[in-house]
Amino acid sequence: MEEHNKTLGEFIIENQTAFQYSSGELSRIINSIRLAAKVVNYKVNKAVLVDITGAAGEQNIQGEDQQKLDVYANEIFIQTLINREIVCGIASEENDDYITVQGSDNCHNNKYVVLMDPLDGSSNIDVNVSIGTIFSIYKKQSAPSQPLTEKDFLQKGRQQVAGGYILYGPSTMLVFTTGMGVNGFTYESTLGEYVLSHPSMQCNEDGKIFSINDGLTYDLVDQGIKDYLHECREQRMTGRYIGSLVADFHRNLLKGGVFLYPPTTQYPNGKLRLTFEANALAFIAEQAGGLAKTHNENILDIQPTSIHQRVPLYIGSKKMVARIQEKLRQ
Ligand code: FDP
Repeated sequence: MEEHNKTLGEFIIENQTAFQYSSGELSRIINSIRLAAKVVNYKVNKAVLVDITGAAGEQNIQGEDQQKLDVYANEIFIQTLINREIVCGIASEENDDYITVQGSDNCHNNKYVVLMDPLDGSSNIDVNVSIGTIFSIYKKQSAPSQPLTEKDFLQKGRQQVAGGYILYGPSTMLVFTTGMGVNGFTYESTLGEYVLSHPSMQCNEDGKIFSINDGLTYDLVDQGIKDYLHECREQRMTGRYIGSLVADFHRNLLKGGVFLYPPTTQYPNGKLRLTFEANALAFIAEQAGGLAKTHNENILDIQPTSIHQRVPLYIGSKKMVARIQEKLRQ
């Protein structure tokens, strides 16, 4: 079989020994995410027909309205991981607190924790626009016999053993890294398989696309960001903003560009979450030759202080992110 026709299942088996801390567990977690993503993909595709669009009537911890599909995706990913007894803990952007997963023998012997945003870009669900899932996998820090603590979820992004996303777009893709480059798999619905379509993904060093919510213009708090955006417009760059982080990031990864969510008057620390969103994408960006920064720090070097913490995010082509940093220092 050609490299391009390889399925995700085959890729995982072939690369298992190369995975950091390999014991088969990490492969099984990615396999479970692959399975849950198929189920969520099915529902996303059928959402209007099976009456799963619209608000669920609850708010998450961030005070944002939960959509029915948010709640559904959250349950599917969590249950799939719990049922397989392969992780010791899960934290989701949709839940206030992390979940301790106990095996059938009530122990904590599994090595990994998963942090995820089960359905990112939820304001796009009801209008048939691309949305995504973001996940990060870390090794538990405390000894296997010790109960899980919050510290196990508050690890720097650089400690990730795997990070990835699923993009539910015109086609569905699963893109991930275990620290040895980035590979993208496209869902082939007749086979029911993710097929390697984008091996060894690379982000152009420079690009022409800048992605920001233009409606934030009068709410930006940093002159450096205003100046950078002015420069983008003067240079006749292309403005593209879907409003789903995964989709915006994915386009810029493939074409070269930068995504910005800076501090605003409403969100003084930026809107996006460090542990559920920024870290996984930062890991992928770096592995593909790109960069992810906050105002003065590499995203992957930030020590999280709470699982729902927000950060300013500048991510994508290296030179563009570096230029934003220059403008912020001026
Ligand atoms: P959403 O609120 O629709 O879930 O993660 C939050 C997120 O979407 C990102 O996917 C997206 O990039 C951003 O927020 C959009 O925020 P704005 O509506 O403020 O532009």
